[in-house]
Amino acid sequence: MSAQVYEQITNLIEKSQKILILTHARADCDGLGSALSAYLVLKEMGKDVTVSTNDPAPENLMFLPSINIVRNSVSDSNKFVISVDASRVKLDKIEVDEQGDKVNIVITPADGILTQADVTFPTGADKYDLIMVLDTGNLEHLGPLYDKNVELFYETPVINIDHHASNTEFGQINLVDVTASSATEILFEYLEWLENKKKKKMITEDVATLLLGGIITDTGSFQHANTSPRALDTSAKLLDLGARQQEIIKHIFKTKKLSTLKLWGIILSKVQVDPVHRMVWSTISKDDLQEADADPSETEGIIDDLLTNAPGAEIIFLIKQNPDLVSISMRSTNNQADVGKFSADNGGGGHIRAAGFKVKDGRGFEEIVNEVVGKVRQYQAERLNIHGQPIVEPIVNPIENPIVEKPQSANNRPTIGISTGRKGDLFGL
Ligand SMILES: [Mn+2]
Repeated sequence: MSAQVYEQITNLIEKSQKILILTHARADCDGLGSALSAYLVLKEMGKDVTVSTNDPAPENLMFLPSINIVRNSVSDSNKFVISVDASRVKLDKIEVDEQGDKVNIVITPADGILTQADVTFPTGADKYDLIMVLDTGNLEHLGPLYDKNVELFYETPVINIDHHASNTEFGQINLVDVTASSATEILFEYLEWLENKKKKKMITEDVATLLLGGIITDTGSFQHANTSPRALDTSAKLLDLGARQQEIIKHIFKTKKLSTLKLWGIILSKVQVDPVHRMVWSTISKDDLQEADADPSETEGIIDDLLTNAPGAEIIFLIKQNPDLVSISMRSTNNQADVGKFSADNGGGGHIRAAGFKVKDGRGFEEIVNEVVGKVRQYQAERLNIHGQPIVEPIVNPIENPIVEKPQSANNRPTIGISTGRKGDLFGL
């Protein structure tokens, strides 16, 4: 089946000259890695390629090859265009008349008179022959970049390459594989096929580095459940092709800003555990961000650290206050606790074990936190068939008051135990 889709993608690329590559807002290493590797390959094929994503890349991804070509709008140039309709009045000459700080563009018609109605200032999107959207479950996830250019998506064929379970198949061609660890894993398999078909090397060391970056980050360094034999096999092939794994690890996992460490400290000090409902969560408010002098993107990664260090918990989530909304990132440790479905039911989406959703922040953060925690607890109560009052055990300061491993409960259900012997050991911080 894939080969047929591969053929369709290849045909469409070959027919197109001007190609726009997009990935989701607040792009991560898989989004940018897949977009930039596609960029490098298409450019090598002689295409005119623009890569755009709504937000500037986070600092720790500035090492990615070709990151500097990424734009934050769908325009492919910084030119300002003044357009004159010459269908009615023939033009004779166009002059530029500089007067101090002012520049007049003087257009003289051959006959007749030009009016304001003949002049327009076309802005926004350029014409593209093809749009490729990578690592993006639906077009809304492109953020304001999509809202501002909706018509572009009606006029232009879209190829959708993604691995999110919630993908809405919005493309004319959809290469969606929810069993893939990352978008770059899917793209690698296509590029491998393409190399074979064209009898031409396309996966250079830079392309391999970008592709491996997506797999490493989306699997949490091969720690998440999506670390399949296929993801490992693909990674081995990419290393063989010259992917610079140490460079990825160094920039993404071993370099943390002081503000990030401060922020993590704040989040960890607010971790709460409900052992009965097997859930662990923490919150991060605007004030916390300010206190740590941190950017909201700096919370990325902490949910995965919570996950790997909260044995017994089934659902781990982080509630984060952003400028206008509250975002909830969720992780699950088994396929029965389906945070993908839970998030979808709350207007978000994702995978069974990694998902998220957003809530409008009009009511005050505390209230939203209580509501979200209540919903997760209810979901778990129904799943686990728990009746009666929840037992909540807030950890005021986990470093000073470590939770000690608890004995098994009466009905032999394992309870959560986060044990930490030494100060600062919790969650591997
Ligand atoms: Mn991804």
